Amino acid sequence: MNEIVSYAVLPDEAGAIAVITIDNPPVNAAGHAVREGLVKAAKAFADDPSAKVAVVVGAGRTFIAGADIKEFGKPLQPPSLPEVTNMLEALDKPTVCAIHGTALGGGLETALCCHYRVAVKSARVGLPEVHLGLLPGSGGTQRLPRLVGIEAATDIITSGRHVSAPEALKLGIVDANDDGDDPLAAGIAFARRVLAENLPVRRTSEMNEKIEAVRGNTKLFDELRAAVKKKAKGQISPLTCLEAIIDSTELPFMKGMAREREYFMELLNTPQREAMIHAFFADREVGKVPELKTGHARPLDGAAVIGGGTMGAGITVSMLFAGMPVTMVERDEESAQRGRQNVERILDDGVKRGKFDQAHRDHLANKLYSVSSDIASIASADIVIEAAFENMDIKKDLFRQIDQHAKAGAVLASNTSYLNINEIASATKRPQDVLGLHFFSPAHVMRLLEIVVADKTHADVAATGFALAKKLKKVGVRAGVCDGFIGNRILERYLSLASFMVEDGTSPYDIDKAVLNFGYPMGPNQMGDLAGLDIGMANRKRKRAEGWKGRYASDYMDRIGELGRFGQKTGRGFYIYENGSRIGKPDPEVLEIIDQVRAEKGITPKPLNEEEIMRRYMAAMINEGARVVEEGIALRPLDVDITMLYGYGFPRWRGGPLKYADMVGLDTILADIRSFQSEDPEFWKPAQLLIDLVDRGENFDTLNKKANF
Ligand code: 3H9
Repeated sequence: MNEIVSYAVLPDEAGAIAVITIDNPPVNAAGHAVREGLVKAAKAFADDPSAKVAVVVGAGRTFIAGADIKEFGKPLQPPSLPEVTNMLEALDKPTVCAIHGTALGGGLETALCCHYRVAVKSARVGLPEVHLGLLPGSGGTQRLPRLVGIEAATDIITSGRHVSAPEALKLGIVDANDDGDDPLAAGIAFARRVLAENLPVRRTSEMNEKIEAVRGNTKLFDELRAAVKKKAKGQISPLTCLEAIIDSTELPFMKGMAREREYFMELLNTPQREAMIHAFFADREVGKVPELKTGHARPLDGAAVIGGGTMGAGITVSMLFAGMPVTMVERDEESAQRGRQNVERILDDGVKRGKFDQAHRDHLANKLYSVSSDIASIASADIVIEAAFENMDIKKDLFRQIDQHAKAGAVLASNTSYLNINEIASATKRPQDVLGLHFFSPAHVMRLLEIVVADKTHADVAATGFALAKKLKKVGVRAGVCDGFIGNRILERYLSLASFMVEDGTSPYDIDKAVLNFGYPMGPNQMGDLAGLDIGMANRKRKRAEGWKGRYASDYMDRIGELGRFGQKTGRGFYIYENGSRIGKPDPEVLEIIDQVRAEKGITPKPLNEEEIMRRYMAAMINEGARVVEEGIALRPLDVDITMLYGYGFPRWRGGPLKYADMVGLDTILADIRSFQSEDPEFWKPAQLLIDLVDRGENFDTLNKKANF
């Protein structure tokens, strides 16, 4: 053994029960030392004549949470996990795996190699490798189908979802649930049963009944292939996982294992794997910010939300879901009741979709939530979130009032999506308590929360923003003050670019198609139709009134909007939505309007092909992302990536725009930007950071690694 995996024998039952404990904090990842330790412990058990059954258990908060992800991409130090787990399964004395916390990936694969499994009720199991661009590479694709059948295995493996202990019991992944919270006690109790009932060694790899039942069922395989392909949206690994699962029905076990290994090594070498593992670690790094080193989060026991429109209602519901009491304040009784209706509509929808029951809905709506038309009702709130109309004067006026009524030490937040938080804070006598909390619509669904730290925001207040994100199960990203913060600022750039491309000759439908094929859930014009074209129109009007310089290529959009075509909500925008359908059909009249504008401006259309569209689209996003980092608006490149992944539909399997840039090569991106300069020198001015990184032979990841917060 080693310090990380220990072997011991219980004094009771004349040493018949052995315990193998994995102790590799924080999550018992099956790195090299764990693998080596497991081999030694298994040998010790095999050689111990008194030990009749072994319990395999994790120390600390969890069973094994998977292979050590940090080892991927580095040379393998033997023994490999498949070798270790096969060896465990081959033991000729029974083993019992006791699961608590999470048994994920290689963790569940280890459990599947034990002959029996017991899970405490709060435990979860799963094979989430697909989220890392991989497949379960230690027998998961061969053993799980043998236990639960190929349909359930396909669901679990290609979704990567966590399966609760009760569901795992129902599916047959575990043999028992234990009501307690001590996995060792649960494992020992099961081991005693093994002794008492003389339960035999039982190897998952030898259970062939379920896979034999579907052998050669090509109809079923093709149906599964079609369903997985539809959900994968350009990601390779779910499809590879499925092929490995199908192979389990065709190949003898060890041949299936060899095939799984080949698939695993293939996926390990894909850019998608690199991108998704970047996203995994970025998810964890993004919460590390300077303010958390010195700041202490303030209490978050009760909240007030100012404004009951779409955003106010969504924010309210997300806090109700987290069990926070919320008082919603509107300017008069009628608006307050409208706000209540907006909240209740979301809650009713939750009941309809089966997310929670009527009693829970009533508890949230009547016990935790109240409305008021008197701003003095914010007096007891720990945090006040203003979600009123996007107008500086209105917001400043509101913050003056909030300042008068909020209790000392309350955190005062604005949900503005682009306005200057310093200016908003200046309307109060306590700018140190003010920050931006930019939620994304629908706020009870979208996971991104931009936490905008203004010049005078106190570290405790920023820390409270991050604590709120955690409480609401959102991903908090620290942003500095600028027009649009991280996300909307970058969005504005590539939406402008999309409008230039249209004006210069490319069809908006071709742009949407290219963006969709890249892996986005929808293209920019489809997104405009969903959000409402009137919003963009109002924004452009504001910017022009503020003296916006630079190219204006949105006349065709203004004309579409002026016809009252605001998108999905009016049944027509860029697309036609017939009979309330959410899938639009291209509209020939839109193309006519665009042609007309081009003709008026004397533009000879030069349509771009898909590759040319995407090179520009990505270059615009990356260039602005680089500026956002250069100016310190985003702490690190990975903060940009996380923002675009969680708030703007950037495909996770591409890692985020700046990871994508690293993988394409910053010199290539910079060369692209320079080559586009002849089209619009101002728009395509390369970010200085990009130039510097290329000069230094560095990339965005160099900056991520250097950052130490
Ligand atoms: C696999 O198993 C492949 C096999 O099929 C085949 C092999 C041949 N490795 O998330 P947290 C770190 S692929 C290394 O904040 P939580 C994490 O970075 C793997 N490190 O805690 C963080 O570090 P830091 C399949 C890992 O309580 C710290 O642990 N398994 C790993 O919110 C705490 O993590 C997965 O994909 C790892 N496997 O959530 C599961 N896991 O403190 C991945 C975590 O320095 N893990 N770390 O920032 C998870 O989903 C969550 O971590 C878990 C705990 C749910 C377990």
